[in-house]
Amino acid sequence: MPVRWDIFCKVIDNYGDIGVSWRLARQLAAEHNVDVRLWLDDLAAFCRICPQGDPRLKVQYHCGVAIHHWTVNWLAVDAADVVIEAFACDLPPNYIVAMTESAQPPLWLNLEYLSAEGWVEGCHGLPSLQGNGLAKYFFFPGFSAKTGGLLREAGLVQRRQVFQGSPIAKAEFLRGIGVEPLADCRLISLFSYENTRISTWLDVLAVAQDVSHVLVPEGRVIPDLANYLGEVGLRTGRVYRRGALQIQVLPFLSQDDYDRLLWACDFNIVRGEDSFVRAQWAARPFIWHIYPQEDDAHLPKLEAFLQRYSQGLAADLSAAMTDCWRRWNQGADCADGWQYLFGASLALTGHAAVWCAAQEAVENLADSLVQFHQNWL
Ligand code: TRH
Repeated sequence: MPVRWDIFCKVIDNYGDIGVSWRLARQLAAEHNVDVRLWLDDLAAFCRICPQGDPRLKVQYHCGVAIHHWTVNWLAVDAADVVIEAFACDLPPNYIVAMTESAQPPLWLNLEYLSAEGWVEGCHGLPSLQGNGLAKYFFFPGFSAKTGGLLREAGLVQRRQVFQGSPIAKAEFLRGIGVEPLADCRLISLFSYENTRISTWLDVLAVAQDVSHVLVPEGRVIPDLANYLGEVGLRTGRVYRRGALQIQVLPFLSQDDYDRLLWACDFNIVRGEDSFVRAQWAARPFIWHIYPQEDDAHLPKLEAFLQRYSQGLAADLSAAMTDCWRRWNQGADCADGWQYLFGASLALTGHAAVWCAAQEAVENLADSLVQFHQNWL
């Protein structure tokens, strides 16, 4: 009988929790011959990243995963063999009782947020004994073999390489999402949080020699763009022009199409957790707008990643890139350094490919979880 996995996910805000949980569930079902139930409290968010979804259904099946609506009125179900609590989302109390009553109590894992900080390696895989006698293990994604690694489906990097090697595939994909870029323009995807100083960056693009076409899936940064353009709102699909700058809002894409967008662009601005990881698999230069936390708790995480990511870059390029990332994240004037970064785009792209290859050598998160379960048995 296939091993049964339950993944529980509460949507706090945005799409990162659901994005990671859905991606993990799909990969487990597709590559590990296991039964996966994904318990979600917010089906509307799910349907945005998986347009085939139906927000009205209690249970639905996509990509080999059973998606259950996790409502406050919890109906008793048997516990699975492996239980993942995504991002400390607190399991339904009755489900925890079912876990303790199982003939063979399940492996209970708390899947943590991604961080490049060094302490993660020391905490990855540690158990915490619960009052009911069960152990809950902390499972940390990360950037080294001492962590659980990153989510990466089988063949992802190869598919990306084929796509990037095919101008036809790229043009067809872009046409399919309503984008007709000018020849030789710089394509930039923009998926960030609010940034009231984004105008300083847009000004740089507007007066640059090369045309930049900025592609913006619907999201939180749009009011700042509308403000810059002097518009009340921005119409999806329409191209807004300011000098050498073109801004185009795209409909929110499926997760797989969003990957292709990242692959198709010369530069990506990403945020949170999942798009941040996908930008790394895209092997293109990027800026990470980290999820802002109270008391600037996110800034050490940004620095920890920058420290890892900038290794191997020439000192001046590393300094320029670091400065741009910090400015973007601190809501500072973003004008400085961009001409330099764009001028160094070949070196940055090469670096992104080297980083991607190094991460590819680390076991991916889904495989690590399966391995952890096998070792635990
Ligand atoms: O949406 P986010 O800001 O999510 C955040 C972070 O995960 C953060 O760590 C967490 O604490 C907070 O939520 C609650 O950014 P993220 O992580 O990149 O998730 C976005 C998801 O949406 C990702 O799976 C990619 C997907 N996506 C699409 O499917 N289509 C799109 O068009 C776009 C832009 C994104």
